[in-house]
Amino acid sequence: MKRLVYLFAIILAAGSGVHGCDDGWEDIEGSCFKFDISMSLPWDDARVFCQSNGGDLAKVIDGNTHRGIWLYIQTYGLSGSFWLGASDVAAEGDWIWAKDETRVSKGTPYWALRSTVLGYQQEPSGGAKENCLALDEDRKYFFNDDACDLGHHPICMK
Ligand SMILES: [Ca+2]
Ligand SMILES: [Ca+2]
Repeated sequence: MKRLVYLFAIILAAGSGVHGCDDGWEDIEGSCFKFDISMSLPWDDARVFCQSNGGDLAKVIDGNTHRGIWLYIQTYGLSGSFWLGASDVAAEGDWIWAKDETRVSKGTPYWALRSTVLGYQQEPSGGAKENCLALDEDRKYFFNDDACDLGHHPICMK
C-alpha cells in the first residue's frame, strides 16, 4: 500500500508540470518551452516564429534549465542545432538575452570549448561574423556563437 501511495505521488508530481504549460509546450524547471524540429530558420525568423506563438526565443535561466533542455533533446532523440534568444549584434562581444535584455553569462559551464592548434579555446569565437546564440549539436549542446543566417530549429519560451 505504501508503495502504491508513493507511486501515485510520483504520477501527480510528474503530471503537475505538464498541466502548467499549454499544449505543445514543455515544462522545464518551471518555465514553458516549445521545441520545433519541423523547421530550420535564420535567427530573426526563428524569433518571429516564437513571438507569433505567444513567446520568444528561449533564455537559459541557469544551469538547471540548460540541463533540462539537454535532457529533453536526449530523451526525445532530437537532432540538429537550436537557436536560443541571445545575440551580440548590437555590440560585438556583449551578449544580451532578447527576452528581458539581461546579459548572458560568459564562460563555463555554458559555452562550448573547441580544440585548436593552440589548445582549447572557449566560444564565443566568431567575432563579428557570428552574432547569434546556438545550442550546438556538434558541441554536445553547449553554447556557440553562430552566423545568424544559418538555419537552426527554434526553442521558444513563455
Ligand atoms: Ca559576435
Ligand atoms: Ca562560434
